[in-house]
Amino acid sequence: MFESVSAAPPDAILGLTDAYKADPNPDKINLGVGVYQDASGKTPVLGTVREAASRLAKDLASKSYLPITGSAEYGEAVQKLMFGVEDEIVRSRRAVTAHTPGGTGALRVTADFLKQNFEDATVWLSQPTWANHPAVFAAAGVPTKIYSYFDKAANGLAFDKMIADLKKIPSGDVVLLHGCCHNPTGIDPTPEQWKQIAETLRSMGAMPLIDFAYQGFGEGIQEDAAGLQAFCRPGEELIVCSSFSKNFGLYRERVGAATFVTADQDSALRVGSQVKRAIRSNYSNPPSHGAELVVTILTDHKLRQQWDGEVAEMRDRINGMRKLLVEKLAEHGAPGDHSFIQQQRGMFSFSGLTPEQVERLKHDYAIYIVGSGRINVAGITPQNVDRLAHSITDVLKG
Ligand code: PLP
Ligand code: TYF
Repeated sequence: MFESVSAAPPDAILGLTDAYKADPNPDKINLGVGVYQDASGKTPVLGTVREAASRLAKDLASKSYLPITGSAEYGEAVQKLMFGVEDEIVRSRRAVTAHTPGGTGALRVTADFLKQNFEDATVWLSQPTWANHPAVFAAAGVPTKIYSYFDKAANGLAFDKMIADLKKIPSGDVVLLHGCCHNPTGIDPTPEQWKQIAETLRSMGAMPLIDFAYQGFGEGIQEDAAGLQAFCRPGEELIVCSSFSKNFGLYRERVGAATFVTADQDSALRVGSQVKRAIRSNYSNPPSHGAELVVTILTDHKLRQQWDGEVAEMRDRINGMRKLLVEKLAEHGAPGDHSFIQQQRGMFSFSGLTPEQVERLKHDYAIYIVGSGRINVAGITPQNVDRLAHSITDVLKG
């Protein structure tokens, strides 16, 4: 049977990592896949994660199955982290959180839930968005459409066009928004714009779905939840898909969450039962280790504070590299104004490099960037920034 199977195309981002690994050039630079790297180019295990792991190794009571939606403590810790400890949503128990394998798992559970309960709903995605978004919804049989987001000429948010597009969305459809640190553009709405987006969705009767994969990488752990909190009003509904891959450095542990905020506790119980149904026929129940690490850190005052510092260190390093790259490009006489790189937030910068320029950087300079021109700023180090700026300048000059 297998002779009839044709080869699938490689993942555009993960495939780039393979090409990078195979490159013998000792000066090669990987700015592709969105993984944090420190100043020495390593993706570290956080100190808080090491400490939590050693505590778990001593105290863990059982490896029996978790409940279908994971542990209650995890759900509560996740809700407090994004809504605030004393928030009405947390206290009223009108939200259900399912611990999922990563943010991707959260998106897939949400997609299956939507398909099973809202057959006619379309999910609206920003143009551009994370390449896996359309794929995840398509795999679940959920149709997607796009709304305007990026203004290429201004290298900013196409806010008026975005609002105009959102105003055309039929009631009952779902609008996916990046909670902070938009992937791939690095461009987020301002607090005032978030309010207007929330107002617009409210007036259209559309369901907000917040993809929250970079909490802490923008302005701060609390600050980055402000966009999502614009949708939190008594009785109002929203869905949040969280990922802890980046902010806890737990990539391969696959730790994320799907949170359904409903109108009241009764609705939460019914929605929760449908979420369980979606999970049962998929992976049955979640992998526990990563979530136990997250709960241990978030519920211990000292570890929680230490984690704040570790996230700040990652954020500050990335922003430092943004500044340095802008300075180095100016130093090398790169044509154009590159100050926008410093305005962008999160792991990525939408550099404006064309697919041809990206290809030349790979072929002639061993610098690996995603075809869209998206740069993983966390791949820049004080050691490689000069060669990077020099190479980009060469390519921009043609
Ligand atoms: N959503 C966005 C916007 C992402 O960039 C990513 C990728 O890291 C994810 C979701 C999925 O993250 P995870 O690795 O936790 O599945
Ligand atoms: O956008 C990125 O680079 C990250 C990492 O299938 C990633 O989100 C990329 C591709 C993929 C899973 C994660």
